Amino acid sequence: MNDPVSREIKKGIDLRRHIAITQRDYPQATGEFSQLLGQIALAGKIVSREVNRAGLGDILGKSKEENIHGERQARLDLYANAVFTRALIHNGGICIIGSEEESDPIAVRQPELRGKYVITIDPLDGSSNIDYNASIGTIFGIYRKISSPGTEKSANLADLLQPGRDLVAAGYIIYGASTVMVYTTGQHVYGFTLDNSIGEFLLSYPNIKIPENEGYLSFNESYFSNWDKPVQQAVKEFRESGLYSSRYIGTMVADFHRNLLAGGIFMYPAERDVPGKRQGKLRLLYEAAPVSFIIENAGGAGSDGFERIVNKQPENLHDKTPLFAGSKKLVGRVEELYRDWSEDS
Ligand code: P6P
Repeated sequence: MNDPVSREIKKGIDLRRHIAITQRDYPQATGEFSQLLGQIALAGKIVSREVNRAGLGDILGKSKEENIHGERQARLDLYANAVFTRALIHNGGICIIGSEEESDPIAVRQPELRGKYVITIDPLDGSSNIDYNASIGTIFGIYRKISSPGTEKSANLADLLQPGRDLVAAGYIIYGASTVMVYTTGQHVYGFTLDNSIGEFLLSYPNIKIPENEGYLSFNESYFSNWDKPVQQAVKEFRESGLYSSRYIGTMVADFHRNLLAGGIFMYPAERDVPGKRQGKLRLLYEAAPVSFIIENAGGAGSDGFERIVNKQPENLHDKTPLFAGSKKLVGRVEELYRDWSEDS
């Protein structure tokens, strides 16, 4: 069997060794991808250290800057953005970055630093939770450059506006009770836990698959009256099934991680009559698409209620989308209710 999971992949091996084993399945691999993933892990360790000290340093609280969405950027947001962009541009084998914290793409200008990969990133998802010591996280997606072959020419926006189905890899890092990095290259979903005593991410979840008939309903109840009728109906059915409990902390990547491991569904639906939330609040490119790519590879589904998130073509860097991510059964029911609703209306 050429499947890396069936190979000698044991809990406790470090990320570097894991990448080396799984990259054996890609004879054309040049090591650039491994280098890129290693840089993401390094930046994650640095951010993890600051998150763990946030209460002690002067990092807490809001900066004076605002991001493109008019949100006051938490100082840790800006710090995480700087750490990841610096680590990636200087040694990550990439040609362009699309970041939630940057209104425009950052293209790598120096030809000698340019690599063939494109990265989308939410450097620190869940900022609103920073000051309350709740889990926060980094979300990333990795594509190939498509605008022109090789690295001679600089990349451009077109390289970033790719649908999630073309992701080479996607993952996230959660800074919580422990720091956990989850990623997939399109076959299996792997989870690594940071062992601070040696500064290494060690394999803790060799093959994540989402459970089908158990888990949590995860959404912000306070918006229920703003949701479309199909979503309200789905929530009622899921609650009455008696199969699910409810959890929501307001950091998508942490809520999503719980559903990925325990089952259920995470929702951030559209609120059609609320300016700024007519397409929900979450961003397609660097939040919904990476987590949908992950959950599909874990046997689940990611949808906007009408189509797979990974099939959505981004028009702009900061497009928003409704997101339903969870077991195929629950996401499928939301889509079914939307189909019936569209036919009736
Ligand atoms: P609300 C965090 O700010 C975030 O972008 C996501 O991580 C999270 O799922 C959502 O916003 C929470 O939004 O409206 O429930 O506070």
